Amino acid sequence: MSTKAVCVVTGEVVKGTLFLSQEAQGPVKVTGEISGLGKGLHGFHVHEFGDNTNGCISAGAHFNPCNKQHGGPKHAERHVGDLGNVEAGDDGIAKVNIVDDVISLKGENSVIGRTLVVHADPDDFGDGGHELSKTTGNAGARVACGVIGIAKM
Ligand SMILES: [Cu+2]
Ligand SMILES: [Zn+2]
Repeated sequence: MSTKAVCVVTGEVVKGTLFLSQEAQGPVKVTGEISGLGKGLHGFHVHEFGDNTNGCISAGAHFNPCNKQHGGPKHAERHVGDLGNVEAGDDGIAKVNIVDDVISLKGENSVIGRTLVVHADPDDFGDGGHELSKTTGNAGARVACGVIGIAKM
């Protein structure tokens, strides 16, 4: 059985719609499009809370139920929410096509009810040598976010 979720991210200029799907306990596919971005890489994470009461800041830190350090999506040491970067072209549009083995739409690593955040800057996957690299990838401001919700089958 496949499980589906959807997330509309919004910011002042950045907007997008992401679709998440998962077959049984398999990897989660994240697809969709985000517009209004600067050309290049932008950090893309699931943050802990589905709370946007004070904008994207209320979403808290990266979703990290296993108490690990920040990393890239293919690193052994990563937050569950570390989905890496999305890349926008000259037109400011990022086409998202991520397959991730760590996030889930069910169980302990479920991201349903949490927040997807798009950042102003690239995520350095913990390797940038900045004081924030090991916690946030030094990805800068939160330019758009939205809560991940259950979608129609
Ligand atoms: Cu983030
Ligand atoms: Zn992280």
